[in-house]
Amino acid sequence: MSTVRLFFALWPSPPLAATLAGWAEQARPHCGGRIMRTETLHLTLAFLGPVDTMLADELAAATPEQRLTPGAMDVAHYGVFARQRILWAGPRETPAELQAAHDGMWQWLAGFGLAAPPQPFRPHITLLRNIENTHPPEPAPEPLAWRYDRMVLVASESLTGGSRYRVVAQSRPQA
Ligand code: 2AM
Repeated sequence: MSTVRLFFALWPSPPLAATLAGWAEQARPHCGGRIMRTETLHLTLAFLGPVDTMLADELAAATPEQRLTPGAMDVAHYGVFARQRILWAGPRETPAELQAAHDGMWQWLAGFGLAAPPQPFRPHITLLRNIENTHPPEPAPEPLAWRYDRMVLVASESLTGGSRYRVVAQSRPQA
């Protein structure tokens, strides 16, 4: 069976991604680790993992018909996943409308036979991997307001030294 590794994400605009790259640069002297490339910065809404290519095609065809309820969040916080040695940026608390978008997304995905992971949704943008210091730097930079109105379906290919992401579809913004 041939598979493709997929996830749905919010993708920042180039200026927002550039600001987030500044957050990564600011944290790196404190945390060490490997900085993520600016053009790959994103917030995962739903990680699907390896999916059969036929199902991947169905999802790519269905995504443009989907609508994500537009919302906004304040990216105001550095966090750490110590076990994965990741430093991330994200909202301090998960906004209710983003949680609802995540939950609605998994309800829709259930129609494709896909099940949500058991662990709670923790919205984050990975900035550094393989960090040496697992205490996040304080304080975080000025909060960023991120307004979103669509999600993208992304295929991830593993390469030596990282991943290559390919946007295969995006949802229709609200009229
Ligand atoms: P990460 O940045 O915290 O590693 C592509 O790999 C995207 O999917 C990344 O945002 C990654 O999150 C996320 N991802 C990878 N494996 C995952 C998993 N098992 N559960 C949830 N998200 C995952």
